[in-house]
Amino acid sequence: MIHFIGPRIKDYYDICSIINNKAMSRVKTLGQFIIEKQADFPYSKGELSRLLRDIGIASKIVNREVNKAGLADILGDAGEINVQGENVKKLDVYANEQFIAALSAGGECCAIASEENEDIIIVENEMSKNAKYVVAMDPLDGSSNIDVNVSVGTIFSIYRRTTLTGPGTPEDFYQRGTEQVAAGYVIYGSSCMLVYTTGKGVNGFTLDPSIGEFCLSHPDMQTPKDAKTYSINEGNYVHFPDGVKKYIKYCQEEDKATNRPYSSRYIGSGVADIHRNLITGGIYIYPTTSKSPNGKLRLLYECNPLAFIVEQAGGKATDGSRRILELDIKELHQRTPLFLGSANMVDLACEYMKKYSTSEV
Ligand code: P6P
Repeated sequence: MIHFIGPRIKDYYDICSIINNKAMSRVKTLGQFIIEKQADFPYSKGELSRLLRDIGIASKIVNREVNKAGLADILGDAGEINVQGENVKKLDVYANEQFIAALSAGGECCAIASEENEDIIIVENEMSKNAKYVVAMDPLDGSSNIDVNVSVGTIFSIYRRTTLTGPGTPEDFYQRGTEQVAAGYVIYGSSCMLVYTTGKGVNGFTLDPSIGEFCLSHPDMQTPKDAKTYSINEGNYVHFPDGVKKYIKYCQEEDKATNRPYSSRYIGSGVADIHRNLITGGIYIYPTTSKSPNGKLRLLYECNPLAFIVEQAGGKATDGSRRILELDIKELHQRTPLFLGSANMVDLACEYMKKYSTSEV
C-alpha cells in the first residue's frame, strides 16, 4: 500500500499552526498582563511592573533548579545555620542569591529583607540606590521538604520606601501590611505557579515550560467563605492555646448540617497548604506553641504577603484576634501566630480564641 504522506504532513502542520496561533491568541503571559494592568497605576512610570517582571525571571530560574534538585547535587544541608537557627539547604542559598541578583539588576528596588539574611541587603548600584520600592521575601519557604520532593515556595512583599532618597534602611520595612503595594508567592509544585495581587484582586499564572512564560491560568481568584479543610500541625496539640484545641475538636465533630468532620490536610510547606486552601477553601493555623511562643511564621515576609493575597481573594487573616495587616512591625524577623483562609472559618476560630484563650494571644 502506498502511503501518501507528503500532503498529509503539510496539512498536519497547517492545522497545528492554526491551533497554536489560536491557542497563543488566548494565552496571556505575565508580562502582557502586567502591562495591561499598568493602567491601574496611572502615576506609576512602570517601576512596579518591572519589579514584578524581575521576580518572575528569578522564579523561572529557581524553578529550573528545584525541578532537578535531586540531580544537580544541590540537595542536603549547605552546612550553614540561618538567622532562624535552621539548617540552610543549598537550594535556600541558591534561591536567595537568584532573587537578590534579579532584584538588584532590575534597578527598581533599593533594599531587600530576606529570611536568609539577618540584616537588610542594601542594593548599592547606581540604578537602584534611589529606587522607590523595597522587597521583603522568603526565598524558599518550606525548604525542609526539598529532599522529599514536596512542593516548596517563594513569598514576596513589595512596599514603597518611606525614606526619600539614599540607601534603603530597615525603617523602610517597618510598615503595616496594609501599606503593601504588591504581594505574591511562587509555588514550585506539580506545576510552577506565580500568584500575586496589587490590591485589585488576585491572579494566578502557570509556567508553560514549552515557551518559558508564566501564563494566566487562574484569573480573579476567590477563596470560598466556607470549606471543609483545616491545616495545622496537630503534633503540637498539647502546646496549643485552649481556643485552638477547642476549634480542632469542633472540626472533628460529626455534624452533617455543617459538613463536619472536616478533613485535616497539612503538608508542612506553608505555600502549598495555603495555595490549596486558597483554591478549595480552608483554614491554615500556626498558633503559638511552647517552642514558638510568638508563633513560628514571620510577619514581614510570610504572614503579611499571604494575608494581603487571601484578603484580596475574599478570605481573612488574623493572629487569633487582630487583623494581620494591621499589626505593627518592630523587627525584620518578628513572628506572629497566623489564622488564615476562608472568612467564616477564620471568624469561628477567632471566636473560640476569644472565648477560651484571650489572655494567651
Ligand atoms: P512545622 C516552613 O518552615 C514553615 O514556615 C511553613 O511553610 C510551614 O507551614 C511550617 O513552617 C511548618 O512548620 O512546625 O509544622 O514543621
